[in-house]
Amino acid sequence: QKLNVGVVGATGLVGSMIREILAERNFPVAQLRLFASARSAGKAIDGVVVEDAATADFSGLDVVLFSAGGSTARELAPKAAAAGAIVIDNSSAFRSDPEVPLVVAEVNPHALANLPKGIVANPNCTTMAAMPVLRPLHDEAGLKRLIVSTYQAVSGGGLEGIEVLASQIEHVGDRTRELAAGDTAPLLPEAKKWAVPMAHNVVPLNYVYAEEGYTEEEIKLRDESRKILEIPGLPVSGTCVRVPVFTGHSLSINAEFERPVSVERALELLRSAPGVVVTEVPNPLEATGKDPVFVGRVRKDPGVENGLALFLSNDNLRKGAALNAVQIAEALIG
Ligand code: A2P
Ligand code: 11C
Repeated sequence: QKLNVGVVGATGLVGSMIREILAERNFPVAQLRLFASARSAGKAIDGVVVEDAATADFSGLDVVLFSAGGSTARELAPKAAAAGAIVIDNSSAFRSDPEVPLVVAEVNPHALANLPKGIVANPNCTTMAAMPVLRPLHDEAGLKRLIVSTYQAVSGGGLEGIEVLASQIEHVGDRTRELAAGDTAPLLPEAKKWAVPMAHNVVPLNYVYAEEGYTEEEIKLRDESRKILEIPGLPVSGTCVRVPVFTGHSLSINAEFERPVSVERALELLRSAPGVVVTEVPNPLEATGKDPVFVGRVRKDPGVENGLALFLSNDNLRKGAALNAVQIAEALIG
């Protein structure tokens, strides 16, 4: 059976990727409707005229994929659901709502059985990357604590993130060698979007503080991991860092378990985990444009009784956002 599908935020980075992935996976689309802000209304994308989401009538749509930020979702997702569509929202607006399942397709699809609000939340790209790897390890050994440091790409910050990094790199141009010593300030443009320049730098402040010195991104990582893995109160300490990479989020994870799990057993579990590829040197460049989470550097963490350390990279726009949203839609139609 074919479905009427809507994409809200269709002009954005993730929205465009959703359109691409729907086509790539031959999602059974009867009619595709595209929505964005009033700024884009009337523009045509691949022959489809973009509608103003704020004034649109969502009736007749079976599934609406939202990727237009939290405030748009809070305002319009309930409207689309009331019009009869199932909403899959990529923002953080509904992720902590107990009546909204937070789903990673390979990890907790059972949560889709109950949709009291007609809304499903898609996790943050950072959390998403870790889940297919942690699920089988948790099932085997019982996850007790997580320490995570991230190396996040600028495309997590949308088209603007890409533009900021690209223009800053271009500004430095062929004077990169001069950055190796001395005062670097005159070589770089003024900081934009992030507190300090993004090009040739590392930014350990992913936008804004939330609780006890942790940023919003770090708190999302904690809360979303607890909900998806169904481990209430799981201690998670994250340090979310933006690096001058265009696409592909990477995570360094130290995981402590209740029971022993050897490196060999962990690798065996990861080799058969859906959506996971074991590789020697996971890296964001190779992960870009691909679906799986690439994991490697699996080793014992000698600092705790039952611990593993590992590194992973994943395309934050595909599995981290658009792909998982489409996979949720596929799971819903069975
Ligand atoms: P628009 O292009 O009309 O601004 P990105 O994160 O890549 O920048 O994309 C954000 C997406 O969310 C864009 O498609 C953008 O549309 C859309 N968007 C932003 N604000 C609104 C809004 N108030 N209503 C509907 N769509 C919005
Ligand atoms: C980033 N993870 O890399 C963010 C983007 O809660 O969906 C996605 C924010 C979210 O900036």
